[in-house]
Amino acid sequence: MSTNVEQLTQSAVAEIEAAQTLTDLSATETKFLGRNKGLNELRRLTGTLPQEERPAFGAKINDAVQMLTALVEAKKTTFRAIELKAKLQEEAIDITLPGRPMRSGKLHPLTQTSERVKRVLCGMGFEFVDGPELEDYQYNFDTLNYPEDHPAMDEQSSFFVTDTKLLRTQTTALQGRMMAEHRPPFRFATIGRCFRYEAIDATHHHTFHQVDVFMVDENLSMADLKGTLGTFARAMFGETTRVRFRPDFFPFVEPGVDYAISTPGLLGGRWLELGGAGMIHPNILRAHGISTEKYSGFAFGLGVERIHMIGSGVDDLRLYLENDLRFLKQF
Ligand code: FA5
Repeated sequence: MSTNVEQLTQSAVAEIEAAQTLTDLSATETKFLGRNKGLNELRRLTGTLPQEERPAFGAKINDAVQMLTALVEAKKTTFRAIELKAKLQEEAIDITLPGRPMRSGKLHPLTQTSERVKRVLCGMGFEFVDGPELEDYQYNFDTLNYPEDHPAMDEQSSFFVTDTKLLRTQTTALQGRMMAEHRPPFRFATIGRCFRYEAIDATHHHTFHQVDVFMVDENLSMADLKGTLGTFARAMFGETTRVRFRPDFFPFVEPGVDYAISTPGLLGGRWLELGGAGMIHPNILRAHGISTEKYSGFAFGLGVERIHMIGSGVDDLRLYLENDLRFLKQF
């Protein structure tokens, strides 16, 4: 019987040593040390031995079990260490690899320009108000002193949505809305999308952006308009910027002008047209119950794309609507 214990123990030691994996080892452990298996199976034979041999036999089995258990545990620890090392190697992070660049979004160039325009005009005391893009015919044309069927409306061919609603062709439409609600003195400005039904080319789109600025107070004259425009233009395009007025017609101003800027740093000091301006037509003030004896007003408007194009050298405004990242990334 004793010999059996020794043989079994020897085979167990050999198998434990031969085990290559944790799975092998567990199988060996079950085979020799499991309940009712291997040494424990032998232990059940204790009862068949003569009384005096039983304690020695029991002790021998206990010693063998203890020794084998220790052996298995030691080997398990080794396997676990190897496994952990392999896992760590597999999951290792190569800190010498260059990092992936973080891509951060940016404001669209027209949004950047609009923000600048707002900062400058707010600094000059103008309050920014948003008007609706889907505008009443009345505010887009009638209130702005367009006589019925006047050809000036043809210059701003419109997208009509109903008989009385259209996509605004000019941000000037805000004037009527403000004059209906406010008494002078006031200064307002607005910036936003406009729409015209026209042939698209490098300087015209069906969708573009305008800024409109207007002020009504006592004793305002063309000198105030030119001074205000000059201050605005110098803040936008540089200290050396000069403003030129030339007579032009818009139904909502009298006199009306188109204005251009020139500064040595921009396109060799050429005159660059920016937009329209003038003294608010007395008809408009009167229609809103504002005394033309006491008050006068000026207004000017310009294209946001135009401002950005002048400053950046972009020569085709269609690019602003295409959202091609190769273009947008440059600003
Ligand atoms: C007007 O729209 C007037 N409301 C401006 C004004 C305001 C005059 C206040 C007097 C007093 P005009 O149609 O010229 O004017 O347009 C003004 C600017 O908007 C143009 O100089 C141009 O920069 C821009 N613009 C007009 N149409 C387009 C278009 N189709 N695509 C891109 N920009 C345009």
